Amino acid sequence: MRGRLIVFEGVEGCGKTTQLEKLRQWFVESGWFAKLLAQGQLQQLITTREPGGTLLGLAIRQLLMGQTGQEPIQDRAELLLFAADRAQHVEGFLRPHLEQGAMILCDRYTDSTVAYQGYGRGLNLSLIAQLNQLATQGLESDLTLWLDLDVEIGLARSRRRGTLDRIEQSDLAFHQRVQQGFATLAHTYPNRIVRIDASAAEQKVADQIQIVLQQRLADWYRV
Ligand code: Z5A
Repeated sequence: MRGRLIVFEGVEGCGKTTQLEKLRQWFVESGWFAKLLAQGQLQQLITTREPGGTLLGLAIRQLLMGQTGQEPIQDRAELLLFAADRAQHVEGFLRPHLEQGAMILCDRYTDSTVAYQGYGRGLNLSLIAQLNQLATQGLESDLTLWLDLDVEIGLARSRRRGTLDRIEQSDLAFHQRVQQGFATLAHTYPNRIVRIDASAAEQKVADQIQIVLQQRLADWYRV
């Protein structure tokens, strides 16, 4: 038996964390989880994130999100830190849980590296593809929900919530390139990546996601 990996992606403040939790609740409250559990099709429902889904990943996350004083983190060092976080997460957490039949909801994965380090920082896209392959050993998401939101609206939401972290403080042009990266990825992988209009109210966004999930669950489990 193999579980399923569902990933949430998008620019800052697009609502990934909010929607991931809403989907987890819906999956339980709608009865889907109990049904698939009873049929032996799923064993567990778990949530995680990148960076920071493991103990090593949490230490890497602190390095990546914080300020390093007078010494800025260089772009290639940043890329390698995200790759190290992912390698640890895939081998030590995602793959073992998937093999045991877990449904995993994950906040960010490989597309973030393409969008942020590739489109945002301008690092070589084929090098990033190789690093993603090295870190994941070919483990792709079963479904990626791209929460599409205007960059300025997302940054305003993040600002309202509190101070911006190191990457959030990058200039607007950087965030717009990241957004372009997500749009290009969604266009390139239309089956794996589903666009969700994240500009609507929270419950309306959740409704769109639930419709997509109902369809995918029916396809995956033939129920
Ligand atoms: N990064 C990278 O560069 N390369 C990589 O490979 C990976 C990551 C994996 C950390 O990610 C950083 O790492 C991130 C990308 C980079 N860059 N930055 N900065 P993160 O996911 O931990 O952090 P984030 O992207 O900044 O996420 P976030 O700020 O936590 O935002 P979010 O999860 O998308 O949104 P939220 O927390 O659910 O909502 C934000 C606020 O908006 C909050 O106050 C909500 O109540 C509000 N909200 C949510 N939905 C709505 C709606 N529909 N309407 C109005 N307000 C809403």
